Amino acid sequence: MEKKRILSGIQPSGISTLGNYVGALRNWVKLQVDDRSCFYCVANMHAITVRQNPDELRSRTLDTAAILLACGVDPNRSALFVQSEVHEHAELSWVLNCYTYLGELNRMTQFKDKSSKHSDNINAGLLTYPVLMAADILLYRAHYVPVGEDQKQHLEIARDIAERFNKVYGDVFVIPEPLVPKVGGRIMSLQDPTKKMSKSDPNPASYITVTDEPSAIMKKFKRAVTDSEGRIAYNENQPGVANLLSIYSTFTGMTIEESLAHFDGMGYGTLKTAVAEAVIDGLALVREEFRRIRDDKAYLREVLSRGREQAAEVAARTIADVYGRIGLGAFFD
Ligand code: AQP
Repeated sequence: MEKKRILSGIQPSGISTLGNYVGALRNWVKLQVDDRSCFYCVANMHAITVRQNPDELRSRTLDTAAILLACGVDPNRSALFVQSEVHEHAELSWVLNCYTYLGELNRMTQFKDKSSKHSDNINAGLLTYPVLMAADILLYRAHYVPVGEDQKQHLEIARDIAERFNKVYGDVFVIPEPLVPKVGGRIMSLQDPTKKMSKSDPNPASYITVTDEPSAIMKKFKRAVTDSEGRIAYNENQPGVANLLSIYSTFTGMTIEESLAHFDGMGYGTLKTAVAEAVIDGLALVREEFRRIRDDKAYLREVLSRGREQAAEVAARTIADVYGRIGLGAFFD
């Protein structure tokens, strides 16, 4: 039987957050089972849609690869690679640009968000980001894409592009499906719980990184914005408390209902401390492993080079097929 393929990526636009971990990375790890073939990339080409310092970007790329390994991505089961090292991503992205409509791209929430945050640099890459993401996915003919809720819209456009292309040229691409966790698909900022937690947020108090020290984690949770209701409940009028409960549930394995019962009659201070403790515990190994792996350059180099080879082999086949179908290749066949 054909193995189901999984593809996902993460930008090295900062150190990965609790949001990235719960929404995506934990699932990347769980999906590494025998009947699946996983491709995971550090999406550094996506990161340059926002200005990056070159040395910092290089270093963050290795940080992110080390974080993925520390979280449990296993290079013997998955191809772990850096996006810019497989040139077919850029090539397929250009092709797919020609099968994507401006109207579709203009509707993307992330484009609107990022344009307002970076009003001095609304570049074309910010607009065509979903096309590069479609290329990332379609290049590996991925069946499933484990992502957080914020990326669902981009997955939909990837499916639309693939269907449009297939309609003209035959069954070239697999139509991918998103895998979004039921709880924790959208972890919110600790300082503004109406906004999602983001690693590039200018306020570090708004996010927990997976490598934060226990004291920093405790401090940030204690300062987390809640409300004046004073009642632990899970509803949209109390987004800060609901966010803390979601985090608690994902780290303890309890359902939201069980967590609510657990905190019945208690105050926000108790909830914050308990969430912080659960997160400190849950991330302890990641933090330790990260330091060890990040310091082992030879190992990182070997893993990423092996991953690049595995990814490039598949990517080369797809791009040859695509070029052949649309008349950009196969001239003498
Ligand atoms: N707050 C979140 N809750 C749940 N999942 C999240 N993801 C991101 N934020 C949350 C998921 O993490 C994966 C990797 O994301 P990304 O780095 O490719 O881009 P992003 O979605 O733009 O994440 P950030 O942290 O907000 O990055 P910046 O600040 O650079 O824009 C994705 O699967 C994403 O859904």
